Amino acid sequence: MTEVVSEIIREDDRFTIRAGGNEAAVQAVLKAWGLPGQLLHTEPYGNGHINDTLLLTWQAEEDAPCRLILQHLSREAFPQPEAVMENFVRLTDFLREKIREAGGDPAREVLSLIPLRDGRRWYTDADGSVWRLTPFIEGSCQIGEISPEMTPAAAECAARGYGRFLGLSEAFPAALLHEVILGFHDITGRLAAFRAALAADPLGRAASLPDEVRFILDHEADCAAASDALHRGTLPLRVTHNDAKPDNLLFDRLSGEPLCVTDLDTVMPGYACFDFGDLVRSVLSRAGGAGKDAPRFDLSLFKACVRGFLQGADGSLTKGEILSLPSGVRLITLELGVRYLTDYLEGDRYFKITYPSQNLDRARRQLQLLQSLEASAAAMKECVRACAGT
Ligand code: ADP
Ligand code: GN1
Ligand code: MG
Repeated sequence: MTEVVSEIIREDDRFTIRAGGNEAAVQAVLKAWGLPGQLLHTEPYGNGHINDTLLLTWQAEEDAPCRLILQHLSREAFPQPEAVMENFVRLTDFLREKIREAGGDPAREVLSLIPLRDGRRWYTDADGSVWRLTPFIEGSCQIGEISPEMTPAAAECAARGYGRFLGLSEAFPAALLHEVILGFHDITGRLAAFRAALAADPLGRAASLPDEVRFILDHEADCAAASDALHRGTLPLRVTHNDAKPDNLLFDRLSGEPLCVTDLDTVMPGYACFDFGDLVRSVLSRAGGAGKDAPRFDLSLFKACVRGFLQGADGSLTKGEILSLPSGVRLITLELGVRYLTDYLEGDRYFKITYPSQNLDRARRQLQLLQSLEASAAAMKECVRACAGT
C-alpha cells in the first residue's frame, strides 16, 4: 500500500515539508522523470538548514524497491538555482573520472543525478524552482552512526573526507564554477549586512541584543585585518566545498571511512582554510551537544582535524595554506554567528527554524565558541606550525 507521510507546502516562495500530508506534490514533480514503477513511501530527510530533502522509496516494476533522494533547492539561498546545478554537474563529472582513475567506485563515492524523461539533469518547475533526484547511496551512514560522541577519531575521519575532496578537486579549474552566492565568505560584506539589518531592525529585535551586537562590532577591525591577510595573494584559490561539516559527509557503513561528500550547492572558488574552519567549528559545536553546554575549543579535536585534513589532502596543501588554517576557524565561526544573528534580525528568512529564537540561540553558540577559540589562538598556531615544519 502506498504510504506517503509528507506534504510539500509553498508559503511565500518557501517550501515546507509537513508530515502526515498527501503525496500529490511529490507525484507531480516526479512525473518529469517518468520513472517506471510507483512511489511507496516519502519522508523528510536529514537536518539541513536550507534545502528540502525527501527520502523516497520507489518500486521499479519487477525489481526490489530502491531508495532515492529528492531535493528542492531553496530560492532564498540560491536565487540562480540553475547555476548551482551547472556547478554540480561540472564538478561531479570531473570527480567521477578522478575516482575511477584512483580505482574507487564512482557510483558510491560521488553524487549522481537521475536524468529526466527528456534527458535533462534537473527539473525546473513552472515557478522556476529547481528539483533534483539522486540515487540514495546505500551502505552509507552519517557521522552520528559511526560515532555518537564527537571523538578525535571521528573528527579525524571527517577531516580526511574533506581533505580528500580538496585533493581530488585540485586539478579542476575553479574559474569554471559560478559564484552561486556572491560574497559567501566575504566576512566584511557579512558584517555590512549585519549593520544594515541592525539599522533596519524590522521586528524590533535589536534592543534585546546589546551584548551580542557589541561583541560582533568589537571584532570588526581585527576581522577585516585577518581577512585582508588571507586575500594578499599568497594562498591559492581552489575548489572548496564551503559547507564542510560532518553532516554533509557520508561514511561507509562497514569500514567507517568517509565515502562521499554531499551538499555540493556551495562549491565555489575559495581558500582551503575556510573549509577547514567550517569543519572545526562544526566539530566543536557538535562536541558540546546542541542546546547543552557552550561549545568550546578542544585541542585533541583540533589536532585530529589538522591530521585528518592533511592526510586526506595528500600533500596538496602549501605551507602557507597550512599556516592559515587557524585563521579560517576564527573567521568562519564569527561569520556564521553574524549570519545567524542577521537572519534573526531580518525575521528568519534564510535558515530554517523550528522555534522562534532558534537563530538567536545558534548565533550565541557560535559567538561563545569564538571566545573560546580566541583564548586558544596560541595552541592552534603551535599545532599547525609543527605540521607545516616551521
Ligand atoms: P541541505 O542543503 O538541506 O543541507 P543536503 O544536500 O545536505 O541538504 O542533504 C541532507 C542530508 O541528506 C545530508 O545529511 C546528506 O548526507 C543526505 N544525503 C543527500 N544526498 C544523499 C544521497 N544521495 N544518499 C544518501 N544520503 C544523502
Ligand atoms: C547551511 O544546509 P546546511 O545545513 O548544510 C548553510 C551553511 C552553514 C550551515 C550551518 C547555503 O548549511 O553555510 O554553515 O547551514 N548553507 C548555506 O549549519 O547557506
Ligand atoms: Mg547539508
